Amino acid sequence: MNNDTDRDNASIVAAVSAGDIRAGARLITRIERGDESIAPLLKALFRLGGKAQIVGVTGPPGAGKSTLISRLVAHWRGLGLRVAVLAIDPSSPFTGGAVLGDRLRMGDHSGDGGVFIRSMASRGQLGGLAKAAGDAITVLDAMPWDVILVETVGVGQNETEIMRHASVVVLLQTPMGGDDIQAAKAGITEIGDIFVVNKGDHPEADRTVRFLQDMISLSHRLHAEKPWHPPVVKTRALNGDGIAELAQQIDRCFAALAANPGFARSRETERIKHRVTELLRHQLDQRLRANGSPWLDACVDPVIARETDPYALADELFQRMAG
Ligand SMILES: Nc1nc2c(ncn2[C@@H]2O[C@H](COP(=O)(O)OP(=O)(O)OP(=O)(O)O)[C@@H](O)[C@H]2O)c(=O)[nH]1
Ligand SMILES: [Mg+2]
Repeated sequence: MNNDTDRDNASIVAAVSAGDIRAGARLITRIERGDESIAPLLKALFRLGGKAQIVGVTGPPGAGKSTLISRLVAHWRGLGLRVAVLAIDPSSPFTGGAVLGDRLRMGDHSGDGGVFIRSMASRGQLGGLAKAAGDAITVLDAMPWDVILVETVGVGQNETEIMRHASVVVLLQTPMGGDDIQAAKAGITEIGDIFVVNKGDHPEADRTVRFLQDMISLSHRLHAEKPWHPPVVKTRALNGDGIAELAQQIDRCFAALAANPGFARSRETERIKHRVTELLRHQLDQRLRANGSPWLDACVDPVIARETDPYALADELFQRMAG
């Protein structure tokens, strides 16, 4: 039985790493379902990865992320690159329509074997979505893609976490009126290596570009040692204006990483530390769910009697799990 599983796993790993799209898609479905039995596969696949350029695209709902990604895919396909897109749907399980809409808008590339487009639903697994996204990226990264694009709505903590799996992050904004600019938070330029003002056909677009440039210059002066100064690109994803420039800036950012091994390494270190922390948190969570109740059942009496307290109990359980 175990040998069979090992053989099956080995053939899945071989298929995925050879670029078998269906095998990759099936694994992502298992990740979505929370199938824990794929852990050995993910371990093997991670070791085969690290070659693709992972680009995160985030921004407010409706900013034009999917439209922009579709344009980038077309641009890179034109250069003969193989591109995968992972659209992480952060919305509640009730809005499957958004996923379908993405499929339709991105549908231009269906039938092209050099492109893989996949939406991943959250299914309400709060907190688990970033981990699931990381697992899916592990699968895609073991396949022979040149670029992996990850789309997520930039609203909550969860989405920011997902962007930590990317090497280069593109943050989309839409043109802002004066009041929006006044209200914009100082942290608006916190995440993002490249800023995009999409819907460049809007009259406020140029003003928004200048505003973002100012915000970046301000925060950049505080971190003058950084080897990368985030540019702001104006695009019009609907008709493709600015896409070539954006693609060029993405290339430049990867080139800056390649030219500064220290910079690239510190980013990679941060990413891996984050990934390990996320997995650790996940394991602890799983373990508490699976084994927590019996332990707790046996432990609550002294707490009820106030002979001990929940803090001491948590410390004790933590020690037991760590040991
Ligand atoms: N005027 C204008 N509309 C645009 C542009 N780019 C995208 N849109 C429109 O904006 C709407 C949202 O585009 P999407 O690409 O779905 O945006 P999104 O950020 O992926 O949306 P969510 O994934 O739902 O957060 C669509 O109706 C697009 O046609 C643009 O450059 N100009
Ligand atoms: Mg979208």
